[in-house]
Amino acid sequence: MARILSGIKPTGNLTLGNYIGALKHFKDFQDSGEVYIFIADLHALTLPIDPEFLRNNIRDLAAFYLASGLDPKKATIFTQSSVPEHAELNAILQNYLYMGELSRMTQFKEKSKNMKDSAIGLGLFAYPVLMAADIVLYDADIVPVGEDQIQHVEITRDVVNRINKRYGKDTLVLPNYKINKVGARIMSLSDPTVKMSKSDPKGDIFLRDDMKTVRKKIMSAVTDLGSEVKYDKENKPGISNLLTIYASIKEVSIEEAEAHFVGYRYGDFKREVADAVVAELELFQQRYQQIIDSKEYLPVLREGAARAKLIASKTLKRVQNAVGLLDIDND
Ligand code: AQP
Repeated sequence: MARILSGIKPTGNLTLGNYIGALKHFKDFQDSGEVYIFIADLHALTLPIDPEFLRNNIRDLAAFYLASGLDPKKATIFTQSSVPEHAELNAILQNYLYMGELSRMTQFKEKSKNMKDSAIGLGLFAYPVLMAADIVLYDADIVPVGEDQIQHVEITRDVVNRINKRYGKDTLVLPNYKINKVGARIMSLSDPTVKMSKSDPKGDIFLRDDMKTVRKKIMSAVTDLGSEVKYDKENKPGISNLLTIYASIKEVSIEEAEAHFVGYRYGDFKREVADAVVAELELFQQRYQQIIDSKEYLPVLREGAARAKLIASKTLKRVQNAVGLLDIDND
């Protein structure tokens, strides 16, 4: 049975991009594989964040996971910081990833481009090391991610190959990323050339927006010249983005979505996209609110941490033994 692992950083209000690119798909794996879904709270510290804001984001994310249909009986849901093995394996793996390759990571370059060197924390630079630890701790075979995270899974593969070559092929499991055919990169509604992102919120739809706001944002989304509803990322990025959102929500292909909108004018097209998004988010928000009010996410996170620890501690021990650390209980 394949083991699947993924996570989201609680850095801000989750966007429709996070929902379509990640959240919506997690539950699809829980019937066919062993699923580990975590809240990447340590990763959320890589840029300055207010403590109360962070704590609320963590609660929200736990509730969003459950509202999206993840079943805690099937999926292990936990916070990264509640399993100390993440930080311990990070301390070992950081010796097998190098400054040159870390400085070439797109996410690092983008997040640090407007920062002075003196303000860039080491955690932001070393982000892929901790992410590699997150993945390999659970012997994950498959990592479902949006497009922007592929590079980080690839560097994880590099470090796994390096370690296995040096210490034996069974030391770590080599992971593969899995990307959605449609919706791996949802763009901003106000500038469809940039990614919809929770820490750079322009043209974002937030998962907690009220339905009136969601509609308004979609109706005023930037469109393109011409009048045909057609998927053409280069010349019609705005329309293509809305088509992608529609296709992802309706779980149809881009071609099917295009066929559906033949002859539509932009205004009517947007109205139908808004209907689709509202229908999906309305239910989702009701479930989210129940979970927040009942605090049912708390026992889920406690139980999840205990289950995650069982696997993580075994992997950590295996790596500690492989690299030559003394096992003081079994020497
Ligand atoms: N716009 C997007 N379209 C499709 N997928 C997306 N993801 C994020 N934005 C989009 C996917 O959501 C998951 C969560 O990733 P993350 O929270 O670890 O960080 P991220 O990828 O950097 O997401 P954000 O929203 O842009 O966060 P910030 O602004 O804090 O950096 C991942 O699977 C990601 O691919």
